[in-house]
Formats: sequence, structure tokens, C-alpha cells
Amino acid sequence: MKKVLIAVTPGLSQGEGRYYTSAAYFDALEACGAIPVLVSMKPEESDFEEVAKRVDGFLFSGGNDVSPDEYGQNMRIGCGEVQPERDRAELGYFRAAVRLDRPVLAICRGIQLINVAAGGTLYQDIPGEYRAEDGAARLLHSQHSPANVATQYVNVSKPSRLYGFVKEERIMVNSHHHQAVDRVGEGFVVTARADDGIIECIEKTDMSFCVGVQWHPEHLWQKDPKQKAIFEAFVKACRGE
Ligand SMILES: [Mn+2]
Repeated sequence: MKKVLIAVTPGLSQGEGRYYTSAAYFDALEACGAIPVLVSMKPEESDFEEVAKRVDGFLFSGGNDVSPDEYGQNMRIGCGEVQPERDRAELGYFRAAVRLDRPVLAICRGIQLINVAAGGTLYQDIPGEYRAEDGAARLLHSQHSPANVATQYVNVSKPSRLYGFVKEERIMVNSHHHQAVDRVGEGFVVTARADDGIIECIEKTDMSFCVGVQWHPEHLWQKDPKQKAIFEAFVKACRGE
């Protein structure tokens, strides 16, 4: 079987000039038969499409907050550290992926990034800005437990790509985020929400595969086949199946 090449976007340290990411993304992709590679966060404009042509898919990883400037807002109290350099690089790669219809899996910061790329907005800080409708209890989206512990329910829409992977309408996930999708970007549909209404999955229906999840399946797949199914489906899409 063909082993696909998947571009993974790294985090970028401010001071030391390091690219870094969690090995868990690599482990999950490799377990599904892919070859993951890290891509530069300082590419030239023409590199975006060059990279998109040569890889079979993109994984947009977790990390710091997207600059509110990218969705036309001031930075409000509660917003965390931003890195304009990383925003520019990931927005460029994502737009190239859209143009060439390369499969995209976007995780945590990734779902926020692709939503902003499509003209959507974010809650800059859930505890400070989000109030659940109809009085639903506010949930802990920045869990204190380790990442391999699932702590919240997510309600999966049916039909959806996500439902096709996990085949359940209510799944347990981990939660390590203080921001979330607010206004949904053009071309995306919401396919999962937490019990307080926070958006946990979006999908771009006009691409062969473009799924953003707010949780971290890369820390759950080893003990939860439903989470592994997300990576399996992504790698399959990268193979063109
Ligand atoms: Mn959550």
C-alpha cells in the first residue's frame, strides 16, 4: 500500500528559534501507514503551493492562539500569546490545500486556524466570553487531567463525516483549549458540540476531506478505536481512496 506523505505544522518557540511538536501526532499518523514530515513556518509565498503539490495532506497541529487581528478583532482580556509568523505560514498552507483539494485534518488550534482562514471568528477566552444558551452548565474546556484522559461528552451530528468515522452520536473526548470557534467560516458546517454548546468539530463540505476537531485525538487513539478511526479516515483520504 502506498505510504502517503503528510505535512505537519510545528509550534514555533519565540525565544530560542525552535520548531517543535508532540510526537503523538507522528505516532498516530505512522500507526495508520503515513509518513509525517514537519514543514517550515517561514516559507516564501511561492512555497505554499509547492509544498501542497508534493505532500498528500496536511495536519494542522495544536498550539498558541491565532492573532485576533486575523479575524478583525482587537486582542481582548483573556487572549493568550500569539505568533503572527505561525499564523501567516499556516494560513498560507491551508489556502494552498484548499486550492489543490489536499486532505486536511486540523486539531485544537488547527480547527480555530482553518475557521479563521474561511472568515470565521473565535471566542478569545471561553471562561471570560462564552455563556451557554438555555442555562446549560459551563464546562471545563481546559482540563487539569492528563491528555490521554477523556473528560467531556461531544454530541456528533448525523449524517456527517465525523459520524461516519466514530459511528456514535455521543463520544467522550479530552479538552485542552480556552478558545473556540464562534462565527463559523464560509463553507464549513458544525458537526459536533459539547453539552454547553461549544463547537467541537467543523467540516468543509466542498473538499474531499477537511475536518477540524477541537479535542486531541492523538492522545486518545491508542485506547479508543473511535479516535483512531479519525486518523485512519484522514490517511485513507490522503491515499485518494
Ligand atoms: Mn472542549
